[in-house]
Amino acid sequence: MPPLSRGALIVIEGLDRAGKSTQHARLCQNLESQGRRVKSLRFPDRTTPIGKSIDAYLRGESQQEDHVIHLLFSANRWEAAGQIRSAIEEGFTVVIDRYHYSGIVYSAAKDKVDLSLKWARDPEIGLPRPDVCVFLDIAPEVAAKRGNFGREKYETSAMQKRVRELFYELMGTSDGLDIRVVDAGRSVEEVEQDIIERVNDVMEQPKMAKPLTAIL
Ligand code: NYM
Ligand code: MG
Repeated sequence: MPPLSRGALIVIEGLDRAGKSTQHARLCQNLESQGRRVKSLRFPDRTTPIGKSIDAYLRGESQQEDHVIHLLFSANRWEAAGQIRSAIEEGFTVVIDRYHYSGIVYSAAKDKVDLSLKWARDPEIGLPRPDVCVFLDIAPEVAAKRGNFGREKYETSAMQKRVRELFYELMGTSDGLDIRVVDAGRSVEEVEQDIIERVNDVMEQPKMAKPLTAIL
């Protein structure tokens, strides 16, 4: 494997209960065992002051206007953007559990006329652009049968169904160029194997010799 001049920016996405947390952890381990230095992040980052407001909203402990919560989710990425860029430049591979893709589709899934995919995407312009996003695809009915479903805001079957439709709509736009769909309805090991193959494939691409770009 040729040494990379910079680290890669990798995102894992999917519906709630698609297996993101498990696969995110395994991917980090697999990349480390390839000898890479890895930084693991997740959004929302519930530890910052903005993240704490998001956490309270998701748990139903506070109310937020739909546009306001959208902008808080985006701000929660912006507060980490500088740290992500520097880590990548220092050679760390940054692996993130959810990113602007979730940001766009969960808000747009509320189906308000004044909260379109485009409106939802605009605040994300300028953030570090992922080299690859692996979308763990699962039928909402299968996800709903997995543990703990239904605890937080957005964890309803109507919402998850709409979120999945919008993920597919997003794949037809420029964001789709970076997305690889993986069938998450299989065993943990099968999904894990598929993810590492796709990620390794991207890390061999010529774009890895160039600086990280921005979401445009
Ligand atoms: N979510 C996550 C959003 O609505 N917008 C965002 O920008 C992000 C990053 O938060 N249902 C939603 C998706 C999830 C919820 O995330 C919490 P997680 O990964 O389930 O803790
Ligand atoms: Mg969740």
